[in-house]
Amino acid sequence: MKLVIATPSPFARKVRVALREKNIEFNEVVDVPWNKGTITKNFNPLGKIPILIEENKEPLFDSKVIVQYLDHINEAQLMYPKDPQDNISARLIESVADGVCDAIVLVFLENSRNETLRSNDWVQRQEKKIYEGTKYLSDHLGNKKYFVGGHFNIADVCAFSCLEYLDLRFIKFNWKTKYPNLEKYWVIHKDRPSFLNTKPQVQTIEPLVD
Ligand SMILES: N[C@@H](CCC(=O)N[C@@H](CS)C(=O)NCC(=O)O)C(=O)O
Repeated sequence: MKLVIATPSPFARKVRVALREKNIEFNEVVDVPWNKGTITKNFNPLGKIPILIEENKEPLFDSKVIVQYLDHINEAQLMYPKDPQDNISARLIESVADGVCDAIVLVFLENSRNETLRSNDWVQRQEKKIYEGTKYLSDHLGNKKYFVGGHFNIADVCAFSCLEYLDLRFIKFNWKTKYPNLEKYWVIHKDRPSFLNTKPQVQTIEPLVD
């Protein structure tokens, strides 16, 4: 099994963490989906990582689809809780954390454009999603150790990945000071091996042409 990833990507990280938690053997193939030489377009019409490739099987893309598939083939350390209420609650946290990451990507890309082409309104619109989404995560965590159901699951994978992605790409937002409960949560989980071994790393992205 191969997983095509980009090293900063919080979406790829969800799958990288799930594979490690489930002790599934796999190889990581590092790509830069924004660059001309990317291989993603050969497997995903949307040109996005992560992509899971298995011999004689259709490539799978989108982190949600891949992690659900991993739960099907290996029930160890289920990522999506079986309990219906917990399942929905975990998916809501996933949607918000992923949405914050989407907005961080859009702000990062907009700020990479030629200064004369940037839209402040667009950046502000995305930043609002980042701030409101992080508040939602803080409100829904409260003083708990895990987001949903009293155990580690996809909600923690996404929320934790989102927080460290903020540190990588949106450093002006000091979420640790604004939300002490999120900082406490981060301290509790930061040394979990699946997180430690997947810390986001920057990649060199070719300049956008317009
Ligand atoms: N909803 C997708 C989002 C994946 C995504 O946005 N990946 C980014 C990297 S962080 C990407 O490959 N972008 C390349 C592009 O949009 O051209 C998922 O959860 O897998």
